[in-house]
Amino acid sequence: MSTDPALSGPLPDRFRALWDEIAPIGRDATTGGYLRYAFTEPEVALRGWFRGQAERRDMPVTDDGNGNLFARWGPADAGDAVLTGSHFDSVPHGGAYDGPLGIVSAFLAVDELRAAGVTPLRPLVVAAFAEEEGARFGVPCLGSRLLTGAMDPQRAAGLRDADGVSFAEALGDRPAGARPDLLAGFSSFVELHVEQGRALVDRDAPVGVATAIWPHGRWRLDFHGEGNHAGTTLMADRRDPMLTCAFTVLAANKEARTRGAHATVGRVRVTPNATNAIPTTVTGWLDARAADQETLAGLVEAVRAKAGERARRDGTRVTCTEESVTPLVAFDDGLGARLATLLDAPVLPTGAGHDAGVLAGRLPTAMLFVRNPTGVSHSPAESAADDDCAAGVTALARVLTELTSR
Ligand code: HGY
Ligand code: MN
Ligand code: MN
Repeated sequence: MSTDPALSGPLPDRFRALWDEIAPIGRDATTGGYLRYAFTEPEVALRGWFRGQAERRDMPVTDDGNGNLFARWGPADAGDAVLTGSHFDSVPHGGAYDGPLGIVSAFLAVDELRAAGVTPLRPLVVAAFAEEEGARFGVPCLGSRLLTGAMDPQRAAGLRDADGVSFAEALGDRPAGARPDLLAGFSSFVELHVEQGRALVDRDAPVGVATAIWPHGRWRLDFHGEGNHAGTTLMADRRDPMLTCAFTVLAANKEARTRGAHATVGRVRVTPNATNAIPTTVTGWLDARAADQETLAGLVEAVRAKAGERARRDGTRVTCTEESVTPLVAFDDGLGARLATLLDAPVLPTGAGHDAGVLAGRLPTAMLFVRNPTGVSHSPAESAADDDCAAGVTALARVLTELTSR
């Protein structure tokens, strides 16, 4: 028996040993949050860790030309592979578990199958998808959208980060775009993810199965006004885009509450961004989500209208540009129901987007959620207990055994 703690001993200890290998990578010492943007040094280090874990398990790694990595157990020429995995990248100062938990759990699930003497009848592939958060290039699930053809590679290549670096430059090449040849080799996809909410806490369950992902999207609101001196410009003479932006944020909050939907403006860019200058332009990004498409469309239209009304009052101008939208994802209910029965686990929808939401349009897809004690995510406070993470690995191993055994 191996003496390597990462390959022997109780599963929670093996989880912790593997988890501790990546926990320091990209963590900000001040906030404790993670700065793991696609193709930056920490995320590249995690890609190296991925390749090391795959090599340790004799799983050859391929790249699909879009920045997505695939580690394979089983014959290269066999089809109908079962795909699992998630993403490494984070939001700015995000949590440790959102993404990496699905990849670490996938490698540990491979170990569980091998320790149980399981010989899969079809290949098992572990994926690491690129730019799921869209934190660097602005479009979430960029890697999985490229793989499935849901994103034009030309547009993706030209996306630029805050420093003006393009996605193509970061990738080191023009993205390959759609890979139907690869997708044809997969029979299903199961993504394990930390829950971003408290449903499993409220149900006192360590693991759950996803039913759906709310429709959601991102809209860029550009507010144009007249830059001027903060001290000498009379209030009545101002055309202040920050005022219109602030009002729009309040309106978005109110319109969301009245619809039982979610609206967030978490990112604002101000020009010239000086304490003593009335801004020339203010850009705010609206993240809007709702349980159904009609509610979402109504919310966004209401925000757009309120922003326009206020701009007329303020003497400013506003434009609203859709940057990415994801329709309602109803996971393959046959697969989801089968897994919920297999695991005797609760089923729950989510308002969070995932690569599984993109793959679901192309192959039978399911998600497993692992309990998050506070439900907090996209924050350094995100957490999950080792025992619950071990329960997630056990559940994923059972699912992968089931899906590769016929
Ligand atoms: O934004 C989301 O819902 C996901 O975490 N990318
Ligand atoms: Mn996330
Ligand atoms: Mn995620």
